[in-house]
Amino acid sequence: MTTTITPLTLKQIELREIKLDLVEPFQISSGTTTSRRILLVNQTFDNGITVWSEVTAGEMPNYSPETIDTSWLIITKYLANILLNRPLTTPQQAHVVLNQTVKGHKMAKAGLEMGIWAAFAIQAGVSLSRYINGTRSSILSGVSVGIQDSPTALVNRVKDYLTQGYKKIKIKIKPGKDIEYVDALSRIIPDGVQLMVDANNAYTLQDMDVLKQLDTYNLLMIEQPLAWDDIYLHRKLQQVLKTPVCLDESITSVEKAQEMIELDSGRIINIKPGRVGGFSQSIAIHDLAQAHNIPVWCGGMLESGIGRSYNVALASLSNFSLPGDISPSNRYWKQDIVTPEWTMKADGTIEVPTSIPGLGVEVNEAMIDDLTIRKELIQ
Ligand code: OSB
Ligand code: MG
Repeated sequence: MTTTITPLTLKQIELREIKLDLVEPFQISSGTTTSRRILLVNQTFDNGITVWSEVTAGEMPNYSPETIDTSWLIITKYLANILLNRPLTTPQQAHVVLNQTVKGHKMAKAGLEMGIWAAFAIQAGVSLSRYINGTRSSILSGVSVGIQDSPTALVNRVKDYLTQGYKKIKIKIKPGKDIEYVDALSRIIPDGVQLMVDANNAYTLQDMDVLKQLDTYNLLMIEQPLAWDDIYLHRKLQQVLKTPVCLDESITSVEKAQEMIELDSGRIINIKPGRVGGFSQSIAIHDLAQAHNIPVWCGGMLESGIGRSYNVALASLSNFSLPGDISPSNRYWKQDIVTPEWTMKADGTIEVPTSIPGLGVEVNEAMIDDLTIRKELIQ
């Protein structure tokens, strides 16, 4: 059987910077976010398809070297010219051409590449989840809780999340705000809910005493305890811990995932499509991990409802077997920029839209217009 492939040609890219306030501040070991500057992308193709997507870089380079300002520059100055007016027969091709001449800047690349995946899904008349062969009709939701002022404040915050139905609680930790917090929480976490920590590289091997203490709490995993670009030292840690180490920041490509797996530097991978350059690499990492019995889950970057729709579709792949940092809209925003907003059921799951072609939510363009503080059209 032969299938006809209709190429898609990108004709226009519009960038938007919007400002959206979080419902509560979010503190990680390297900084606090209270309001987000979000970079949105609107791409128009030759056959009239338009899609929204999101660059997941933050305002500050405290998670990765990229920021929304570096992304804006790289897209307008380099990436747009590579993609505009070039017929693409597969979305993977976008990944290939973007990498031929530009190194790094994966979040900027992903912002364009993921929109191209959605455009191909729309052209095929299927949801993004179906287009990438997602098998889950709903995904398990988790919540990532920022560093709080005291263990008591954390316990109170988490009690509220538990009543909402979250099945995974992840807390941010840093030296001095770790053992006491985990200890207090471990006493109130009910059966059926998993607890994990994320250090965002706040520790070194000198902190082995604390890391070994954390190892006694039966945590689901310890995420990125050591340096943000390290794989080698994480191996030394994983060899002495029974708790699985999960890598986030360090996994920037399928090759890095292979390095982690072969060195046994970690036993779980957090896949964030922005961090790895988009869906092509996310799917490749998912498949590689699956072949090695390494579970993966989908991380988050405090995305708007637009970025969230890509995370939901990605997390519908079969090896996303652990709850993601994919929380409903109301965990982040008073009002999200998509309709319907992302909601979580009482059992802690989010439904994967499968019947509408593309993202499965409508983008509230009037609201985006109101929130826009900068825009640029490239064609
Ligand atoms: O390390 O997973 C992280 C947010 C910003 C930067 C880094 C991280 C996070 C989160 C948020 O944990 C997860 C979410 O989007 O809910
Ligand atoms: Mg993380």
